[in-house]
Amino acid sequence: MAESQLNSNNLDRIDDSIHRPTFDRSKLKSGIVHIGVGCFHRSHEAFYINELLENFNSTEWGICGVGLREADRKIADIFNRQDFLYTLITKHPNGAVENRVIGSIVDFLLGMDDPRVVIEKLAHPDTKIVSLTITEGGYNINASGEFDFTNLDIIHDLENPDHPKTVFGFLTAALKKRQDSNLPAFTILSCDNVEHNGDVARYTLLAFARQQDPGLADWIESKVCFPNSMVDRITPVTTQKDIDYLKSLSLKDEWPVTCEPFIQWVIEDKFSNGRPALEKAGAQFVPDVTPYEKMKLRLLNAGHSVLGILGSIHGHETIDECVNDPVFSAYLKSFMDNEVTPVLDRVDGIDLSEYKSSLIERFSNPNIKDHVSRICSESSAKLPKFLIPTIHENLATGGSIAYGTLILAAWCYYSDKGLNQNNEPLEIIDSMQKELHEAAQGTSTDVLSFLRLRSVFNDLVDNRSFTDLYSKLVSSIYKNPNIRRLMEGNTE
Ligand code: CS2
Repeated sequence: MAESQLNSNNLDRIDDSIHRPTFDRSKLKSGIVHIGVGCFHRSHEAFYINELLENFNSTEWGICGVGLREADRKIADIFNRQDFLYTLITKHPNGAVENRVIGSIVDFLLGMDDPRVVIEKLAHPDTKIVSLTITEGGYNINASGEFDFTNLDIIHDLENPDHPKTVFGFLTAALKKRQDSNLPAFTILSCDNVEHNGDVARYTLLAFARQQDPGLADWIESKVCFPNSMVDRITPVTTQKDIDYLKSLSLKDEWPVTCEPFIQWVIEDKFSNGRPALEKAGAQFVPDVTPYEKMKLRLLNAGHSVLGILGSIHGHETIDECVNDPVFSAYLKSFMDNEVTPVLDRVDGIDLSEYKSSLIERFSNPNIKDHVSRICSESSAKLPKFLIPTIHENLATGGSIAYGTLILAAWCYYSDKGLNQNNEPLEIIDSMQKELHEAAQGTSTDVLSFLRLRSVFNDLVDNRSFTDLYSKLVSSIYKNPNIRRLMEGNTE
């Protein structure tokens, strides 16, 4: 069979094993504008909305994607050729695969070329929710937890409210238009892996808006809802193999997305201007997301980082390789049981032991091939949210910190040398790579040099109980980087 380019005209020609949208996309309004259309948004929110559109009549809740970074041009070009369609390939642990063309994204705009188009879209009466996946670092918060007004793009946006570059500038410009034309505010729904992500979005947007226009800040404060939400689905980076696999089914999709079967979305039910019935598609609405998000970020995301950093130094390539190594899985279990579990609150209806076992099972899915370089990417934004708070909480109560501290010591070695224990180069992706490297490089003359990077570690360096252990572990890794030896407790 001849290969078909994925787009609306060719849907009928696609292999029967690939599920296609059965709803009429031409009738959909974009009730949701989503900023940050990465693979995660495409495997998660866009999937939920697709389920809703497939199974229940709803014309209000199509998604218009928005990209604010140069890097978003690639997806914009591909979406233009594919009518915003893409294939979601769900890979089960037993080798079974489900392929589904997702049709819930119906438009895509770039903010860089003509910001007015994006502002108009956000200010359009049909737009009821603006959801975000702008990454952990995207909230522009410094190590003391305050909005960072020294960021040059923020300075630009405050001076040029009609030509913004950042998400804060776009949101305030659009909300100002809505306020001026007496339109209801939209909901801002953060879908990032940040504890209290809605509260953080609210705090940062209000800090920015207050600086720009105090009257608008008051309006936002009283009208815009910012529900907290916990999101979950492991979504590795798409590889050429995934593209070739669809080609073998005669489908040309230039950027499909792959994911695990598990999916979860827990959301607080507070919306400014209506919401889709996501509960029909499997999402959970709860009064307070706090215990769910803490459990997920401190166990799953931190667990990923534990495996990713130690695995990188050892020379493991993927998360399933790490978790199938008995020394790694034992280490992960001890970290979760001894250091994370004691700091978690009870979650109604969730058995924590089962949750932890299910994580190990999900991590060991051999078909996901989640590369350690993805997990370790932007660790400078992730570890202060996923791991360091657990160390602080244990320091405060006299709990164990040994497992978490080894991760920071190993991260110092990783950032300094850029090599694994076999002297092979590591692929390090971090916007703070240079600063991390410089700080880590000082370790040979000052063992705490890495920790003095206060924009990442804040005041951890001032805690003696922590630095005593950290110094011992760092010295030991530098003497002999065989990481399994240290994971087994041998620090000599
Ligand atoms: C990962 C997450 O970025 C990371 O380090 O832990 O992307 C993780 O796969 C997702 O949060 C799963 O929901």
